[in-house]
Amino acid sequence: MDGKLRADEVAVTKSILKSTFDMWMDLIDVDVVIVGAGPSGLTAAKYLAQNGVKTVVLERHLSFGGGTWGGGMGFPNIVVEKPADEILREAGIKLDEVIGEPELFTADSVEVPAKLGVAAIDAGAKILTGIVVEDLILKEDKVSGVVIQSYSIEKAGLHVDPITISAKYVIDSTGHDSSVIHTLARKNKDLGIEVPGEKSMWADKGENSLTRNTREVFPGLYVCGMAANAYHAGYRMGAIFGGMYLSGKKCAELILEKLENK
Ligand code: 48H
Repeated sequence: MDGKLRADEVAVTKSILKSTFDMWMDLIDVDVVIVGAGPSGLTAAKYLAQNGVKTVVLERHLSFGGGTWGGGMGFPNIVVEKPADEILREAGIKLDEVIGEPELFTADSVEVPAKLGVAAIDAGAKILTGIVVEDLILKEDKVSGVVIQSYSIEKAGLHVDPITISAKYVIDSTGHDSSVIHTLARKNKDLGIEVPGEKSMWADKGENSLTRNTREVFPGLYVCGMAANAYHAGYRMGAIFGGMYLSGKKCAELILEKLENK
């Protein structure tokens, strides 16, 4: 070491291409694909990966965290209720008690997605950003993976064919859009799937229906987070997030159970 920084263009480009190629070769066939890196998807990823499940999270935007960063209407705090606070504590996230509300905590809306994303990555999940899931692999009436496209290609409206990732299970954690289950319904009318969409706000009902609505909705396809309420016509809840974390954790537990019984 002579203290000189080494920056050769050929070496930089080769390094990026080689490591990306190796990464993709490893990711084309996984146990679980999670679509959407919001609070529910990241939580599912953490619990699946820490149990040894090969998990990849695909996120359309360049950052993970979904709808958490902006808190409530841009005020940078979210509310979390018991017992979901435990999930955030495990990820090292600081919580503040709410005076007069023993069941509620506030948390920093930037710290939460940052640390939850790190927890998922540290557990072994791979998060890929800038990738949009535009369709599913549907074989013998089972979802067997996802069809993916670069978000920039999609945004530019270019006619470029996609590639695929095969998976034993796919999770739709795409939030309000519930875009995966919507695509399945739209492209395969013979399946008779209807997605009613979420209802207006009733925080208590919306939060309490989330874990109940988290389930396998079609062979190989699970819904969690806001997508689970959209699929079951559940209420929205505003900037309270406990249900999202519990839904992600439950989704991971359901898939772990399935994988164990295989
Ligand atoms: C790749 C995609 C695709 C696609 C979408 O919206 P999210 O934060 O989702 P949840 O369900 O984990 O959390 C919901 C919460 O953030 C929220 O909105 C609440 C509590 N609202 C209450 C209320 O009353 O409004 O994250 C979903 C992620 C986003 O990052 C999208 O970019 C991503 O999924 N996404 N990624 N391929 N086809 N569709």
